[in-house]
Amino acid sequence: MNRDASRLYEIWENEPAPNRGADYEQVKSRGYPYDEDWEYHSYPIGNGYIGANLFGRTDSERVQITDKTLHIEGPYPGRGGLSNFLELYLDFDHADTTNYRRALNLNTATATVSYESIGICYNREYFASYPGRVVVIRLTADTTGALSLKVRPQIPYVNTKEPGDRRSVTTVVDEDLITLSGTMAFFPCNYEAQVKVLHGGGQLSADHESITVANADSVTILLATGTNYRLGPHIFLNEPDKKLDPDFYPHEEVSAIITQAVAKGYEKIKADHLADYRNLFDRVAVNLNSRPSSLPTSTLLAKYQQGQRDTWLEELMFQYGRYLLIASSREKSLPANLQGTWSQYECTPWSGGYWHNINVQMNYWGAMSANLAETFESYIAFFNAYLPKAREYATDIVRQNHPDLVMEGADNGWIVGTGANAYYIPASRGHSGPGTGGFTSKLLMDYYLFTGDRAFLEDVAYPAMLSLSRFYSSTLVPHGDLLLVEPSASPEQRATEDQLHEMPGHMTESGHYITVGCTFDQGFVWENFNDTLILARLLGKEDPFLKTIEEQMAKLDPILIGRSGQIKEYREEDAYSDIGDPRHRHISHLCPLYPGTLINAASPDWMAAASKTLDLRGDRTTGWAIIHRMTCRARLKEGEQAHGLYALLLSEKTTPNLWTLHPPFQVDANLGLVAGVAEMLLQSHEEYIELLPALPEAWANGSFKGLVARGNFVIDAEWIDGRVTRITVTARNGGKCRLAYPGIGSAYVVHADGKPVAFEEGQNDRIIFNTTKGGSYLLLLAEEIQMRRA
Ligand code: FUC
Repeated sequence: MNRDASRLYEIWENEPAPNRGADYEQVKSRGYPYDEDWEYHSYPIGNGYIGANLFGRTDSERVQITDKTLHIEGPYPGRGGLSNFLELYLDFDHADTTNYRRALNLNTATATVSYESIGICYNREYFASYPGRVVVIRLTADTTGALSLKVRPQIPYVNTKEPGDRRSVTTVVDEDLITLSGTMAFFPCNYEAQVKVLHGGGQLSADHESITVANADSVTILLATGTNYRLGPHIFLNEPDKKLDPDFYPHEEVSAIITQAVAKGYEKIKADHLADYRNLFDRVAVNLNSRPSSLPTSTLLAKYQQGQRDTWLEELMFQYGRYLLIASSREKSLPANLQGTWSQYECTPWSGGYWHNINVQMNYWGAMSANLAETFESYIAFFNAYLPKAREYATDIVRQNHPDLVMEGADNGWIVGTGANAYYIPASRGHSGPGTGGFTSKLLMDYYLFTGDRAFLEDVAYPAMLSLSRFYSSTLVPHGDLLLVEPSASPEQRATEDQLHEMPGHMTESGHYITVGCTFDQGFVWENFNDTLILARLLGKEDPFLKTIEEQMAKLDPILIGRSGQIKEYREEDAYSDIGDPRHRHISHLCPLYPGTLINAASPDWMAAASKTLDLRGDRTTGWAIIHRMTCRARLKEGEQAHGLYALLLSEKTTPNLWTLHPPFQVDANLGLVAGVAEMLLQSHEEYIELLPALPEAWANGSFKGLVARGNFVIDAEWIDGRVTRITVTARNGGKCRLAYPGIGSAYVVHADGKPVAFEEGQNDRIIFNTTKGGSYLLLLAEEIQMRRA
């Protein structure tokens, strides 16, 4: 048994990534095979603000840079969309290379490249520092004076024809510094990138767009970006041409980042980067019955896809999800978007946006349980910034549909629709109902429940949830004894003409089915009402409106079981798939199971119906949709099925750089699988902290450290042959700890100071004991006690 679960996680290959689209003109429109080079093979690093994709090439290295704030008009007129910021080429022209290796080390968030060419051994290191806001590339060789290369940054897509997608560019080379600046026509967005080339030994020379290094011993390249984007309510409230200050140029800010980095020096920047990153990454260790593999990642993946399901890959993928979340979502940066923070495209698929009918929420599902709650701070800031616009939408909707209920000058709630991005949020209309609001507020609820952050509860979570409850409360429509959401839409589900004949709903021009009271909407209204009431009780609030929503809750009737034994997606459906695509990727009617909590072990009939629904829907679908099924199977405590879905994602929707595909690449499945794995190992939504609720046979022996349960209990556990032997609970906030596990009643519980701890034994293999803030408790289960005796 490996008690020290700190392991080296690397993604690596023994050849460079292909770059058939080195000429970016070839990759500017989406389409394989050129996209494959970037999407399947390049390695991502990031510091929340900037993402960089590395190819590790020895002829001309390509470092592709994305900054989340740089947008063109994009695929949806008037709204904005993420665009590639910069291509940095490092021309080495090294031929006849041997002993080549490129790796992305997840323990240090550092990428490396090493090889030999004509008897000289070359090394490179790349990392993106969050504290320094800078991308660092360090080149060394084992022979003095051996480093010669041309540093050649380029702004991509300057020749585009679309007026809203144009960008201007000026390149200035001043000794060791290249400055590229310009304006994106649409908002207009002023941008600047600086590339600083520091050399030990040798000489520099420059032309009008590049710097050539000759015969250096070492080279350090520093790269920083900036734009005139400033997150705040004005971004969402204002018209496109009033969102940004056209007179603000990020020159001073970018210069300051570079000046500070130069002053700090490579060693110190790296030390700060490691301290910052490891503080987050090292909190969680897992051992999923695996032994580290020595195979290159593409080989490991190929073998897995051929049926050799090495659990090392499953473990690596979980830690990679945590890595990608840290790299793409940090406080003061924008939240992780649909591609995290990585896009080589002129026009990023789905605008590189924040899609609120599952994708952006999925990005953060694993943040809390995988001990990275801080990464959600960027979404909280984004939420606070868009809230005033979301309030306008809510007031408009109430005014249009329920003029008698609109409260002029008062709070009519808020609502956010599906296709948001860094510059824009939509109202809820069309193919996804207003459940998108509750889908979002569930994250706020969970952030509070996991962290216990009282100030967040008082200042953000409770006001936001109360306000969303106001919107829902005034827009529910009486139908007999019930209160139903109207109009209502189960995200992106479509109806055929034949189905429509029989059904009361109607079809939009795009073929989406619009109706009354679908499970997605009713479910999220229920969840938000319920969560609002829980928080109100915690805060001791007394507001007559709370009584109103309590009464309304009783009339929601959100969960219905149909003739096929399924959870109905629509009230009007009888047998499964009376309406809609029976294999649809969205399983929105199972949101009350995950991330919601309405369907839980207290209602076995609903659990059985949810399981049946998943059987009927089938597993084979797009990346993120596999992961939603996985989290649902975990909640149903169906470990084998949850694991099967994980294996399916790895087998069919995972690329050699371990990115996941919709296709194209979307980061949601990469990040969502963190929640999927965590949810198989630890759950806490049913009042008790449950150990190994959905453990598959493949993980029969293993351990984890540092997963978090609601109440801010940090849990470590070890198990042998599927049976937990020991558990450690660290109570970050103190309070009553409730644990559930078969046989836990006979556990021996001891405080870190060695004193035995008394506990109450509840029913069904549950125990409760008091903890103190910061206290740590060890529980030895019968198997461990026996082993010790033997
Ligand atoms: C949702 C999904 C799509 C896609 C898009 C970005 O609308 O239904 O499949 O992932 O988001």
